[in-house]
Amino acid sequence: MLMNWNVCLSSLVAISLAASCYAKKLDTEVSYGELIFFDDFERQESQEIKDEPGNEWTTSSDKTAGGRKQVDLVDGVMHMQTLEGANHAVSTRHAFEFEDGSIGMKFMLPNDGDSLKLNFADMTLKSVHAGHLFDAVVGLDYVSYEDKKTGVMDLEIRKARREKSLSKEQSAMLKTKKLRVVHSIEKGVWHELFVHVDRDTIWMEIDGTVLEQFSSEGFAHRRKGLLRLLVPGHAYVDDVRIWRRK
Ligand SMILES: [Ca+2]
Ligand SMILES: [Ca+2]
Repeated sequence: MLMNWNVCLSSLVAISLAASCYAKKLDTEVSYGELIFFDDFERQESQEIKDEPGNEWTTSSDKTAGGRKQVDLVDGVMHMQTLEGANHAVSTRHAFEFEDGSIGMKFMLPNDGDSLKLNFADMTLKSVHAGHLFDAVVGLDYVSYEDKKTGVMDLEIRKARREKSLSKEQSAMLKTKKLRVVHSIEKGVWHELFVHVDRDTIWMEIDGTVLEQFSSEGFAHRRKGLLRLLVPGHAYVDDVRIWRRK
């Protein structure tokens, strides 16, 4: 259930001091439940050689880019980019926990072909590869959703795909696990994104436009425990917020 923003700031224990400045902006917005995480990235690294996003974010750069800096705090904004030669899109992660909830952020895609993937994971779930539950992706001319828990990251399905032994039924089933929606946004400008998950349904809102929703059983997984932001090109984010409804 979506509620109006009426939470007293003093009750929001997990929020940084900067939240008091931010509350003014939030007055005009709706709330999507209990605000359990907030980051405005108004801080600086102690150095500019390696990733140091702070506030308990971690990154994949040590493993995927030889420790080179791919995540940079610049003027109160988190810049993410995958460097030439990296073996995987840079992953910037933060723990949280909800069953139903919303994730909001401001984002900018500076170049043609850029995209930002919100990967929801549960690292305690052993039936899937690397905790993968599902993805919500925003590009410059589309958004997409994919249930990976009961799709490509299910260990049996993943094995069959790697061995090219998927049955016709499995291939047909996998096609039902994802949806791509045409939606264009301007590159190089800030946009407001919300990803909402309630029971087995996910949907996005971009700049106030509510986009087509998608339902699949994997979205209903009870413990969403880790957010991974995956950026194959470049993406900037600010004001990341996470609300829990259940
Ligand atoms: Ca910096
Ligand atoms: Ca900021």
